[in-house]
Amino acid sequence: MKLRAAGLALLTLTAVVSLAGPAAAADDLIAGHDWSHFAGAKVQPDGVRITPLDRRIVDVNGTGGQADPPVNLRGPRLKADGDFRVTAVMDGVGDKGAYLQLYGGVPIIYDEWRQEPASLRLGVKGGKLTVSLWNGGSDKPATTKSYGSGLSGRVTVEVRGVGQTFSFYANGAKVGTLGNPGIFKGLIWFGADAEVGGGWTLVSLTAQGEGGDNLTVADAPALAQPVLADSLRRRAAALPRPIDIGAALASAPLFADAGYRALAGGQFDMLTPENDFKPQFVQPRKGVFTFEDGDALVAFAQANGMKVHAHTLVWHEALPAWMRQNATKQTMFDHIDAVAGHFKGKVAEWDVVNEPMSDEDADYTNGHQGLRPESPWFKSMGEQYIDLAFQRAHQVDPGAKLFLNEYGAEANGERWDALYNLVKRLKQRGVPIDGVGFQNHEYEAGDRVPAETFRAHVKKLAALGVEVRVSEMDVLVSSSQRKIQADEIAGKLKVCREEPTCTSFTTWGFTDKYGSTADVGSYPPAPGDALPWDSALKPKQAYTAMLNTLG
Ligand code: 9MR
Repeated sequence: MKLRAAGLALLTLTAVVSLAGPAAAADDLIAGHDWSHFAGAKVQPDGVRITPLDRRIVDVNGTGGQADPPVNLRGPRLKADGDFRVTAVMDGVGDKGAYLQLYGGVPIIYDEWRQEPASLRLGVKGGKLTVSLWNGGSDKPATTKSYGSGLSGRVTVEVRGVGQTFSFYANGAKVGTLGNPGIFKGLIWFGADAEVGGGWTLVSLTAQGEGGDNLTVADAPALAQPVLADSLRRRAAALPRPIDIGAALASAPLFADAGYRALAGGQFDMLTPENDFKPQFVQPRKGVFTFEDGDALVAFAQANGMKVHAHTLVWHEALPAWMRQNATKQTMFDHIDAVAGHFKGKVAEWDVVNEPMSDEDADYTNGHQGLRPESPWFKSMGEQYIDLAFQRAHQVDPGAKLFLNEYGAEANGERWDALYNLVKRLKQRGVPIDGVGFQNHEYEAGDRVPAETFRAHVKKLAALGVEVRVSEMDVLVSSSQRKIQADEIAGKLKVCREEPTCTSFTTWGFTDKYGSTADVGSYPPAPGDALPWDSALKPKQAYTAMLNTLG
């Protein structure tokens, strides 16, 4: 008690001091703040070691890739109402870039694309301080300028934001200025990165208000959310045969958007990591694992009594370039061992193999048995990759339910037939597959499948001893078709509620604000109309229809 009282007194004192004007003590952004959940960082006695990740979001075809440097989502953030300065001591910098980034928001990942918020990146490389400014209107920096010379070893870098100008200092000397188009309007988040071959240590990071302006440092919000009195999860739990109600969630909005967080924890009892468990996020370089953002989702699930449906171990997409080029059995085993091993005991289920079926008619008659020939895993191992992946995942985490997840298999036709036959072969070979996920994406009218057709597929798989789940449902419509959207979603939910082998119903996201059907042709993206909550986090007819379907 005494200690707590003393701590409070100290806090009050700090608050008074920082209101006192230019002489205010700088706030330490490292001591007492969380840097231990920051991807690529290691907290050491001499500071925070930043290691190279080269994390990228690859294009669907596996080429290219937008840089995806980490943001310390669970760490300190700054509320600077006016003028401020941020000072960093960066040690061990040299010819390889060392980057500290101040973000005016968190990056949101849309399909194969990261929406870059406004930010300021301070980089030391080759003796110079290089500053890049993103203005929130493009994924490329609006300005990049280099200043100074001879900067290496231990370098003190400082930015002062005063009025409409950013001034930059290196080792105490002013080296240049840039216009500030007002990029920091709310919180400032911190990120850091290192160029491959390098690595550096953030020895200190401090902030203070300038010219009497106030500044506050905050930490990540509490993860536990109140379960809402009436909610999808409450109704689903009260069913005679309870099912799990889930949504795909992303770590960035979870930490940055209180409304998103409240609905995520209040409405759902299951989550699927939308992207944070995929290979390009968790193993960006061979043998380099970044589980931090995925761990944040697990922590959120634990704080809110939610199950994690993990997604995904073996897929032909979202592969870092090195993995695509080395898609051997050993690479697959190493990945499964490390990733399923890391999350063992923390996740209820895994999508072990994602989307193995081909999009080409020819592959249903040419001997491929409908399997996707361009999958690097299929190329290297043939159909056997599926058996091996399930067997390995089962060895690593025998307690997890193992799923194969596929789209476009709700309708009758060659795709469904081939999927069914594949599952039958797997069962005959004794492969430990527990279930099939039917994604149920409906991007256009032609994707709408009668609920009864889907039900027949559920029953056929049940006869093989295989469970099912609705794994990624969204229904893209125009705003005048929200009734159709509601009926489609409720129709599938009803089948899931009624069929004893359907264990969970998950939508791919829950709000259009961060939905994967956004039109990314513009910046910022134009939200699609596909999920039960709109882009202002207001529930739509689809939400009410889901509630009613759950009784
Ligand atoms: O919604 C996801 C999007 O942000 C990613 O860029 C994309 C590639 O990794 O994957 C999207 O999610 C897909 C899921 O992983 C598998 N089924 C289709 C989903 C929607 O495209």
